[in-house]
Amino acid sequence: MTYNKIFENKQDFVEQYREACLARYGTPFEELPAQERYYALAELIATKGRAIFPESHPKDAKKVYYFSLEFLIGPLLDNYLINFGIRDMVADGIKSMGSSLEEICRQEVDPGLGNGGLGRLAACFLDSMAHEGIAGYGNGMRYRYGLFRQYIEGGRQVERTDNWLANGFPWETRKDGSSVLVRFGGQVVRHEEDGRFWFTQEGGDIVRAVPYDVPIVGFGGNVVNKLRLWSAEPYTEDFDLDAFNAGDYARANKFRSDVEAISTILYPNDAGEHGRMLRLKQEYLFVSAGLQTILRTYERDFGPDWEHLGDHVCVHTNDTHPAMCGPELMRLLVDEKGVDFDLAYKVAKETISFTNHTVMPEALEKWPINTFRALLPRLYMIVEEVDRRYRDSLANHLSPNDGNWTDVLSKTAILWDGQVRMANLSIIFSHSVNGVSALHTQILKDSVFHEFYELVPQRFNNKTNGVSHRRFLCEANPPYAKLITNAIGDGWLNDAMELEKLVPFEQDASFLEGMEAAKRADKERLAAYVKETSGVDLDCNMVFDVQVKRFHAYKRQLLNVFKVLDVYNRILADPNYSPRPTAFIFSGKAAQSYTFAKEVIRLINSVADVINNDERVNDKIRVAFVPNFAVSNAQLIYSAAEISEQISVAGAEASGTSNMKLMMNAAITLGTLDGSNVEISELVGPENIKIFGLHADEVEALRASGRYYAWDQYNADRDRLGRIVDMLTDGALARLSGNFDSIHDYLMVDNDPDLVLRDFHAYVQAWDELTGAYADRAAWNKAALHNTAKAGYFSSDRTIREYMADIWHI
Ligand code: CR6
Repeated sequence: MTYNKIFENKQDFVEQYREACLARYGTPFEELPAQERYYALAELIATKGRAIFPESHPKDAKKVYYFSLEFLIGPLLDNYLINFGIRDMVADGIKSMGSSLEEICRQEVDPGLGNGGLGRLAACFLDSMAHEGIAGYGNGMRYRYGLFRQYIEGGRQVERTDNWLANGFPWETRKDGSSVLVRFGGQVVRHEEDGRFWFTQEGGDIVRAVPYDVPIVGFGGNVVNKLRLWSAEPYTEDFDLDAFNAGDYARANKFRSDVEAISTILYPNDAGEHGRMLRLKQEYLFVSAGLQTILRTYERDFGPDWEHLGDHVCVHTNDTHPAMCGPELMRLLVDEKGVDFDLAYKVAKETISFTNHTVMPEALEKWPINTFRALLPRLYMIVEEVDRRYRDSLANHLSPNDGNWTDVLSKTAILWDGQVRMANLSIIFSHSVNGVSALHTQILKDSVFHEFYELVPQRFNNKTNGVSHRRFLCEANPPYAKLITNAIGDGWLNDAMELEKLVPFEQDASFLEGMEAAKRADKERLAAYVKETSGVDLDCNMVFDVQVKRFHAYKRQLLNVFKVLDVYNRILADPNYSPRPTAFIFSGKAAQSYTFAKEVIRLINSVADVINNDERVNDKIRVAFVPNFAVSNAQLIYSAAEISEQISVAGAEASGTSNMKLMMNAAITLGTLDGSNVEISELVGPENIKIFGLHADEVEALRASGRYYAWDQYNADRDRLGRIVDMLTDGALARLSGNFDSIHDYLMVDNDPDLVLRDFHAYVQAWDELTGAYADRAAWNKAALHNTAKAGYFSSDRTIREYMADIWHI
């Protein structure tokens, strides 16, 4: 790898850093608090980075714009240093100055501009697009407040505002000159002249969208792309002086607060939150602002050659949140550039592609037609017209006498039942529709989008997710990364498939010992963090068994808790039962409005309270809930994990990506055949993963049969399973904050919708077997190493190369 170096050497760096401290604060490095040392360093790196890259791509390079309402970018300093190839040198330099890079990195904010997997995927894709050298840009929202900060009080999740911009964000650059105007509401006016007619929009509210750019440095430092985040600001200063003078400050500032509300907050739900006007405004704002900018750049480079837009530009829509890209692109082309309607539709479709991320019906966005039309009247006209033409075109595929005509229409039309269906809008306006794992794509074809699949099979394809191995292995796990590099060289940073070169080391006892030592160091680092943040003492001799992800019923954190309680009960009941000592580590947020998920968090904390305070079991099991799961602490957790819990009910998890991050860090997966677990299991082989439970088709068949009864499961095993169900309500876990009636009802009244009780025995047995195998540490380490060796496939570099080849045609 030849790096584009931004400092000559360590000495050069130290000199420039000292100057930067003086220039910014007028105070020498030694006298600055850690936080100011961070800001001075960040400013230095940002300025140096900017200075050497005026323009990274030639004009005619095909551009990809990745539209996403979420970019969970994580802390950036360490990432930039790695990608510029100067992390070790900078760390050395700072050490020679009497401080440490680690401590300076700890000062950085972790911008919570996403909920979970979908937002983090978008960030990994930016990293990989820059690595692959393409002109790939992010287009998203600059939320004033990120996803809430989670605190645990009395076992409960408490949410507090994430004021991430409080001290300023050193990596962003405000670009006033690139602001654009976006209109909401008003009327559509039809004009006619010489038999030609066109439409304009008038009235309504005009909002100024102001972009903030964050540089995305590709590994090697030779390509710098950008993430553009939009902020909503008032277009005119309609400050109400009279109201102000009368002391009514709220009314005086109303013009400003109404507009700024659009970019105030990220909706804290990863399974969709619809019907909210503000959310629709957010979606339109970043779609319209992004597309206006794209057309401006295109016209500058290629003139008004709109017919060929799709040859030079790709607009990729991440889930249905940017679904308005289709009609908005048409509106801009037809109304503002004078392009004919049919051609505009063709161009939009050639330009746009779409990824679906879920099979959960409640997450497929829909808007009431009345809301949509009132807010976006011209866009609605276009949607209506495209929908009408779509219905007509169905006649080419089916005859109205066909039995399934209305069925197909009812599933695929954009407008239905008084609603605008965003998934159908996305599919109709895209040339490519993809799922995010092999199983998920199959489910899209077989059921969720089956009717579309029958109509346009060639439009559907799979792109199995990936993660940035540079962040989630190299940056997250320094001791292990170093060991790997010493063994196989550093080529794996550039090409993750080189991790395969680790396979021969599975026979190398000294390598395996080194691996164990690295894992030990990671476990100690995590244990210190857990102690500090949750007060729980973790014993590093225990197996670290980890489930970290959003809280959702289908992900079945509840099943995991049931297992923990079962192990607890067995230790107490049977003096001969001696499980492998294990620390159960949980982390993740629940949407504020998702009561069940929040109850599961309270349950985990109650179980932790009971177990951690029970001296009879303390040397065998411990439970920790790590508060406020975010990219930064995720990196500490993944690296220290030994067991990766991926236990969603089969058919529900589109892909999952923590499964990939954990396997990369040599954790062994304990999972169902769901999402990307299927592909992980194929790659590592059955001896290096523990699979249990019903398969997706069995889940479907069992549900369809109508013959699943939670009470049968309960009655069939009163001693173990039944006992745990009883503990939810009999006071056994109530000490901290009461019983768990609603969880009991979810299982026994709602009939266990996620089949927790059904998979319980298979799961516990799988866990017993897996942890039983830990005694043979050499064999365990060998299997763990095999997981890292096979993880190259799950680098987002591979995923992006597939998008480039099959969808973006680059
Ligand atoms: N919640 C899926 O549920 C997938 C990511 C990224 C999710 C998850 O299985 O790995 O997307 N879906 O593709 C949505 O957010 C809608 C997620 O993060």
